Amino acid sequence: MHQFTKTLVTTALPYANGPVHLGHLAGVYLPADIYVRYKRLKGEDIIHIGGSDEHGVPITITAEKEGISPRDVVDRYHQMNMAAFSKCGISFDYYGRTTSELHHKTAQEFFLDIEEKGIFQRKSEKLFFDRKADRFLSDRYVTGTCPICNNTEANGDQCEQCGTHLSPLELINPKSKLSDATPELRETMHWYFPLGRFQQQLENYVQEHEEEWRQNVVNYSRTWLNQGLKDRAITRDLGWGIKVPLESQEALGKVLYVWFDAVLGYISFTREWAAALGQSERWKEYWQNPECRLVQFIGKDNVVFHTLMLPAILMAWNEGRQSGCYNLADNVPASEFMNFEGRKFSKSRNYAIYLGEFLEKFPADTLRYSIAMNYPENKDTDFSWVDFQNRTNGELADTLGNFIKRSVDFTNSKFGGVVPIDCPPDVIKSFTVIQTHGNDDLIDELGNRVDLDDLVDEIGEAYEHFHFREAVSKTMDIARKANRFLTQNEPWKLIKSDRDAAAKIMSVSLNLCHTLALLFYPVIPETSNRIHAMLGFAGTIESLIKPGVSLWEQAKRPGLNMGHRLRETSEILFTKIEESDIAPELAKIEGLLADAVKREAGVEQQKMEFKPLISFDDFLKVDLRVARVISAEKVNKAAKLLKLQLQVGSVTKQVLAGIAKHYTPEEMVGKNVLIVANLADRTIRDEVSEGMILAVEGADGKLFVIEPQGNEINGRLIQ
Ligand code: B3M
Ligand code: ZN
Repeated sequence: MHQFTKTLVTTALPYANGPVHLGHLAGVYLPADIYVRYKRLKGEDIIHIGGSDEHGVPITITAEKEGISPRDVVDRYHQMNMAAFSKCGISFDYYGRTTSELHHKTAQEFFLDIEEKGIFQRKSEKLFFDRKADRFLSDRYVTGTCPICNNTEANGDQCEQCGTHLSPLELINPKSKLSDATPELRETMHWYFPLGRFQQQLENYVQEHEEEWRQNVVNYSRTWLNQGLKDRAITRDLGWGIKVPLESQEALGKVLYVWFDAVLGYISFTREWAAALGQSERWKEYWQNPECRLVQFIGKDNVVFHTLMLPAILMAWNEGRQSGCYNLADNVPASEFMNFEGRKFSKSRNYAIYLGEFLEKFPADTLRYSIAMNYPENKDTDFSWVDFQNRTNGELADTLGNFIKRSVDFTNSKFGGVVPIDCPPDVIKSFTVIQTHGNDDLIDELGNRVDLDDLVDEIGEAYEHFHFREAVSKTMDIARKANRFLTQNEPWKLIKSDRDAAAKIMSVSLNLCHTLALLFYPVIPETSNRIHAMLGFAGTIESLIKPGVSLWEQAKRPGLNMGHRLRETSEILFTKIEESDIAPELAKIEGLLADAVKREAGVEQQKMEFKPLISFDDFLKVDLRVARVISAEKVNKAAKLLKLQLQVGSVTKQVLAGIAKHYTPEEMVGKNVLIVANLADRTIRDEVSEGMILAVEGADGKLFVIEPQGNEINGRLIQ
């Protein structure tokens, strides 16, 4: 494997058109921060670069919705998100914005380089143009009637009602969202990036990393590769974005496509970082140095932009160059999604917990811990308030917090606040439960032997491979073992009969406190610093970080020797979360969920009116049975009816059902249905109907036949 001496970590640039929510934090920013802090603790050279994505249609749409300028939108959300990240302890080395001058320059440089090499293609197409607004309309700016379901408010890219993907040209009665005008078709020319030209190189690139990359990353990339890479338009007719840097008439009013510009933001921001340090060339050590490893944290929806699009742009730049070539990502740890109380986070639907909002109520470290324990590494996970409460109370407060506080308090009250005795390294290495009081052999092999060195190495390995949940839960395991060590050794009893033995227990415990402060630092840095201070160390853990010095290794050999003085006061590290703290949050979710359900159904809640009551005995007269549809056909001149032949045990029944608008005959054959088997015969359109099949009505009038899952036997079900 390649030996790297430096690491550049980048995190996806969130659109500055709304606040970041916990889903973003869980998938991208927290894992990246944990990784970076872990590496810093090891004394490695690593920087974390991120920032706001401030161009593109998502921004202009928000601006129009809120009646403000795109500039106002990005200014507001850039500040808001940067503040939320900072409050959450996401320790960016630089957080840039794609509206910066240097970024515009960088993106234009790339465009020109590739243009001059003759790699881009130009293609003309017909696009809707709004004469009133004097603008070309991208897909999302056109609305009209859906050709499939007649929804009059379909969007140019998709009909939300029936889900069909559309192009604006397919809409009936297209209208511009900008002015309500009927747009006209006009010819426009765009620059295309020929991804296909890099097909072979990209295939090799993905193959080289196949072993190391996550399965989802390889799969998404391969799916695209296997379909054959197509040309992609990298310019747009839009008033907001980075201008195409050419003087020609055809470049007028055109900007770079947001994805072409955004992925280059990582480079611009590293340049800005270096410039801010007053070492304007230093960014090259991270981008143009084969000894630097590039790790890009993203969510699964952004995979191909990072494994195919950005690499292809960089390949185009690197082509024909001897020096000044860019590194491609060495790894792209893309996360799955973290859901919220069983549903997808949705910015557009406001179904989310926003990071800034959350941190007004609860401390960052409790959130960081809970989310790390739910990191969506290879499957979607779920954030729930109850899980958050349980982890905070049971794991952070009762296990970690309790252990630290008891160790410090007992030493303060019984040993004058100083470490009473030296703790030999091999004792702390294998701290173990002493089950016999008075036994002063601390490495006695009674109970579970714990090899701290192995555990620390395992946790480190897990971080190296982006297994965040594993790493953090193994760290909590050490806290659990330490807590048990203290509880079972009962120094508060032991001290009465054997002060030396109690002193040893405390020395091990206090050193374990130091170990835990270091090991927990990547996940809950603020807490680690508080533990560090309680243990009587001056300065923060950050202040001890030095290139080439591994504080991580030091966790195996913590440094509290005899006579080391603790701080006089202890503190409670975590406040427990009461039912009353989360009750309003749970109530809020119920409201959000109810709204979401209504919105999905497209209807407002109505006043419910039921038919008159029937008695229980009346109900029992109804004989409900399972039947299997053995054949189905349309009925002449009755557009709503299907004629079904049903098998109910040994009996065959013919039933006419008014479901022809909702099911085709083919769809019905083979289904199990629920029927009223003792309904009196009726004759409809000269056909006899010997029962009724049960269906429920959808909110929009669609019928759903009730389909018992399993096999029909004698009119009953077996599964
Ligand atoms: N802003 C999409 C997103 O926020 C996009 C990511 C850019 S990464 C260069 O999901
Ligand atoms: Zn539709």
